[in-house]
Amino acid sequence: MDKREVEEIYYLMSLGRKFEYAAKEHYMSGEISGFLHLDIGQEAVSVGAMRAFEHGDVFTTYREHILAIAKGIEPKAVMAELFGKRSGVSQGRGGSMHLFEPALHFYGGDAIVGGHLPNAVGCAYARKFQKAQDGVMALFGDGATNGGAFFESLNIASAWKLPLLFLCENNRYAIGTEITRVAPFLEQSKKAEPYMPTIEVDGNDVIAVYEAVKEARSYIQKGHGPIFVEAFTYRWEGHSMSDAARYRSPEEVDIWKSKDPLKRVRKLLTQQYEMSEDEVDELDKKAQAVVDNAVEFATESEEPGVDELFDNIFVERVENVQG
Ligand SMILES: Cc1ncc(C[n+]2csc(CCOP(=O)(O)OP(=O)(O)O)c2C)c(N)n1
Ligand SMILES: [Mg+2]
Repeated sequence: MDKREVEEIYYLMSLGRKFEYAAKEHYMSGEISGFLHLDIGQEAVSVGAMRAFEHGDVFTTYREHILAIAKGIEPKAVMAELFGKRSGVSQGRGGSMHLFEPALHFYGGDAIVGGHLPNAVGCAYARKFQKAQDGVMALFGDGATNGGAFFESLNIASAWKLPLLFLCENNRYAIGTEITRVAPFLEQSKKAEPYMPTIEVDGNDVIAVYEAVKEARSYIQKGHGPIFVEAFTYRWEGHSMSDAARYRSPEEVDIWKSKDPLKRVRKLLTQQYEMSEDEVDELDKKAQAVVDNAVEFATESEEPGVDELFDNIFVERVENVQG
């Protein structure tokens, strides 16, 4: 991979982490309300996947701020959405769990675990008929693989050879439930094996994620049908801001913090690409300035008016559709 691409990847991961810490701070001060699920520790999956899948359609869960930014949505439009402001990417109506930008083929953000998987299947079905080039990606957690919608989606995507990349972000927990308490194995790709090829990857190694997704993307683009990638990672924070994460030990969290995905790319840049520590620090500063600007923009933006409360909720009734 060329140096500029690795630099860009580091920058996006740094931006994502700083964005999440800023969101946490402004949630605690009451400026952001509702739910907030942070992606700290999992940046390599979000950034690696989006860089390798720039043009395709993306369906994801509620833990999606960094994905949205890496897909090209302006950080200030994401932050304003968290603040519930009209200038947010979903006009302040969706909040943290419902970032949506059709122009960039980014379809959220879904609060129902696994609920977006059939939507991704539907999109892949449409794309197959349109003979579109890029394919569709569905991202979901380890917990989502225990639900019926997951198995139904695997089944039909495989039977109809749809161009769908299933990307399981295995962070070992579904809220407070460790995956091996509710599934017979840690590797959820085993559930997909009867249906499609699977790839397992170290989700804290952004280059490995990038390469795995590129390979999987090329597989679906060739019309072979769906493929399953599983990235093993860990979330540093609680499930959401209301979770103190007492179900796991500080030692366990520390082990994963020592595998910090961001530090790994920094090391790569300084050791293999001959950047100095100062040059990498500059990327961090650039990222911090973008986050600060996003917070300022979100703070200063207007809230939607009460008179707009029912806008975009009901479609106009069409009479006599049948003629
Ligand atoms: C259908 C459904 N069941 C339960 C919930 C409650 N819930 C919200 S998040 C979550 C855990 C999901 O874990 P995982 O899929 O591993 O994703 P992660 O949060 O780890 O990214 C659960 C059970 C829900 N939102 N939707
Ligand atoms: Mg999980």
